[in-house]
Amino acid sequence: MKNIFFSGSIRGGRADAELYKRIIKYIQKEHVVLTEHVGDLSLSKTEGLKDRDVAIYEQDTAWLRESDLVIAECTTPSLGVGYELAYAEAHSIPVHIFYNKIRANLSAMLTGDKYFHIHPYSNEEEIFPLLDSILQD
Ligand code: 6K6
Repeated sequence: MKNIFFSGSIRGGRADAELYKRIIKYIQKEHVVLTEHVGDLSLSKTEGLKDRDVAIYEQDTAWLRESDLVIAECTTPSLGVGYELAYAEAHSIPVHIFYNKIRANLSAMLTGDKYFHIHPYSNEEEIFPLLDSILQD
């Protein structure tokens, strides 16, 4: 059983929140998702209070350091997700990035970084067998 940090857009926009929730549920069948709230459909993307944001930053970076693997869904661009991916690389945590190649063009700062494992897909169903092989290693 692995500790998975799932990364997905919050203030970058919640258009894919239902997809995040389905991915999180799938991973949770056999592993722990430290960031289940990313798939919480009631989570607002409204600006928070500064003190609360400090707590979010401290908690999320602590979870990143504890995680075995980062899985990110990057179709909706997010500054926070980009930060988390670079933070994971700096801490030598493996990173797998999914994005819908029909709907999005991924940043060259991700596609150009050989550290990242990048998985473009055209249909959501392609994600789950890829997750199986990533998580069984
Ligand atoms: C409530 C209202 C606004 O924000 C909240 C609660 N926010 C967060 N709680 C926990 N993790 C967060 C929150 N906001 C961002 N993150 C982290 O950044 C998550 O781990 C996401 O993967 C990532 C999303 O970044 P943005 O820039 O899209 O928000």
